[in-house]
Amino acid sequence: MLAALKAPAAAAAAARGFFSSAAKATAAAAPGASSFAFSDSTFATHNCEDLPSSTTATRDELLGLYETMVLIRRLENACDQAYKGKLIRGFCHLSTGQEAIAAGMEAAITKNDSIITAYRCHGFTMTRGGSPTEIIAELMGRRAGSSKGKGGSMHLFAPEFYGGNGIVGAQVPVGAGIALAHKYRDRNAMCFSMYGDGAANQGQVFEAYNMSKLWKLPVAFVCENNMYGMGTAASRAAASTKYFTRGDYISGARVDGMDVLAVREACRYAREWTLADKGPIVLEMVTYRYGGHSMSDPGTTYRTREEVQHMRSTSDCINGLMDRIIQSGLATEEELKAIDKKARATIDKAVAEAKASPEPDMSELFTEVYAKGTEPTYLRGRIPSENHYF
Ligand SMILES: Cc1ncc(C[n+]2csc(CCOP(=O)(O)OP(=O)(O)O)c2C)c(N)n1
Ligand SMILES: [Mg+2]
Repeated sequence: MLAALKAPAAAAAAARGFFSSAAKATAAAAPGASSFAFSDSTFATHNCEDLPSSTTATRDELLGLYETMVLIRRLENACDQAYKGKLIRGFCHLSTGQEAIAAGMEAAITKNDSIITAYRCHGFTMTRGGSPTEIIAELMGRRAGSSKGKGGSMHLFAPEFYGGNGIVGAQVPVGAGIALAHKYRDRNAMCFSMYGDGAANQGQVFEAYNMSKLWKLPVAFVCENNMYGMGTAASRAAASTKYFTRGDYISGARVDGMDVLAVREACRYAREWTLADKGPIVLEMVTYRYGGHSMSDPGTTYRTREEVQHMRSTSDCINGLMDRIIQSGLATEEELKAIDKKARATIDKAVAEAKASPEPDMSELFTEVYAKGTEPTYLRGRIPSENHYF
């Protein structure tokens, strides 16, 4: 994947019933697992020992990862269609191409660990336990949505998933704060604080690095390097695109973010690192988004169609895992097709349920702005007659 990129590129779900039990997080390889080798370019490290050159996985684990990635891709495709059909309005950022990161991360952690990310958040909401109906309904502005239809695409939440954040970089120090809470409360849990290659240039990222190192916080800073910040190639915006080294005094690793097993391995490594009280770590997941930055960006003015096509055909995370599963003889193409079919049915059902959900009532306009008991006297409306008194 990394070699392919260099060529043309500019530079408690199971419990809630829509994943099979195979998709649940597994901390260590179970008996009966097969071995899978990584290539020399899968990982690179900065001030830490090498990551493993291979990993093991059972058939159930592999099918679980496959199912998760296929579900995310179907979900994103459904959002794309619903947006084009004007059922979804406003901002909407899809993660098509980047599914291995949400799937691999979830397989490496427990439900007590936390994740916070930016606006490209639909997949993470689902892997953390948000249902496809809650996600699609939120995007459609319906009551069944995870924020009761009042937030939209960038404001999705799930247990130990802190959004869904629209201000570039702002979630990174919040992630350090979540890690501080874990440490303070002695929870034996850590936080993945995620951001993009564009956000990596923000000052607050370095402030979060500094405090986390000083206070030895259990936080993994994860840069999803999808090569572009909106329409700007990473190399035009960053003096160093070696994002895994940019923590300087914080160790780091670059990871092939299109290889779901590599992502799982790196996230396990980061989790163990932070929980061993070694302080923070930086992971750079090298990935690619197939679509535009958001629904209003065709995504082909600052990169060529050939580049996108090349990435799809050489590095796709779902095809990569499919090849591994079939070549290892752990499942047949027909079995994988059956998973695709089931995922399609799950998402189709979610779209129908979201469409059937009503819009929130006007009386909901001023609820859930403040925690109960902390409200000010009133909330200002556009004009005084619209003020809301608590
Ligand atoms: C503080 C701030 N500045 C600018 C924007 C507009 N903006 C939204 S996304 C984005 C690019 C971020 O790129 P990256 O961090 O690489 O994330 P990606 O979209 O590639 O996932 C910008 C500049 C914003 N939302 N917030
Ligand atoms: Mg980016």
